Amino acid sequence: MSPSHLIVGPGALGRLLAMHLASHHSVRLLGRRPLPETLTLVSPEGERRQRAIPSLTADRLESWKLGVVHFTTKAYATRGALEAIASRLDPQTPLILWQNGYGVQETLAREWSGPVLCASTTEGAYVSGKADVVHAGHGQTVIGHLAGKHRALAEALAGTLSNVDLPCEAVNDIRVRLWRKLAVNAAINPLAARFRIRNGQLRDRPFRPRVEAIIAELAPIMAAEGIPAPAGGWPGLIWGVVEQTANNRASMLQDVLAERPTEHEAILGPLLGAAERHHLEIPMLEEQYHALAKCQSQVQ
Ligand code: KPL
Repeated sequence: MSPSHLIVGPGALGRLLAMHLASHHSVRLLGRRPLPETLTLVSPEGERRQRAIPSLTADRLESWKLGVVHFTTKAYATRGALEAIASRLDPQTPLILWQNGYGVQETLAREWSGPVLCASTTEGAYVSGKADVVHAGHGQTVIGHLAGKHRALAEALAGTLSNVDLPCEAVNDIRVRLWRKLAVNAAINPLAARFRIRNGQLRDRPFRPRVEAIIAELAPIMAAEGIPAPAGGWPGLIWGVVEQTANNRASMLQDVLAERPTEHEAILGPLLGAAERHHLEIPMLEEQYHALAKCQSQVQ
């Protein structure tokens, strides 16, 4: 019997997963508020597909066995979301963490009794209206355990996702993948959010030298943390993503515009921590962190 999927966090990624998985599997979406009964997915090719996806709130969840739980919540909300439902989950339930940044993955891997896998994706999606999700661009997903364990589970889940048109590969180096994504997010998101610009504007003055300064700070942190540079080097990776996502509003900018908390702690926090451990000077990254923390305290 194929496992059921509980998806906690009905934002863009949660809805995208739900709409795809529901074509072959039993899926439920859990959020703070129930969603409309029928969701609509707009594909990158412009095709509209509707599907009824049962949604529920944490207080309505009965005991959950024989299934996996995906957390597509924001990094800062994930631990609380697990705490709200943990007593109803079989302690061996596999958890799949889809968060940006790095931190909650290690914490929950330590605290949860069952297998904890991490996923990192380049699928592009955004929420449009109460019941719609727009799949803006196809991407690739990788999934794995931080210590390279539970390979069979990672492969089974990668197969499940690939079968529902979300290409996914099981990897043994998910920590490296998460830190590389962290580097990309740290170079793009804070500047885009602070200056309210689309990603592509980072290529122009006055932002370009700031991105370059951030990349120069990131490279030694990554080396000190044992994260190998990608094939084209850090500038190649980061400018490549800026190019591919030139027209995007970075997720942190979307959070600022919607007056939601940003993920600056999850994205910049681990870099500041690593720089301190390895005695590295990182004035540009510190500036981003403090500017975002300040703007956060004004929102609250
Ligand atoms: O992942 C992203 C985000 O917005 O969080 C990037 C790669 C920066 C694309 O916008």
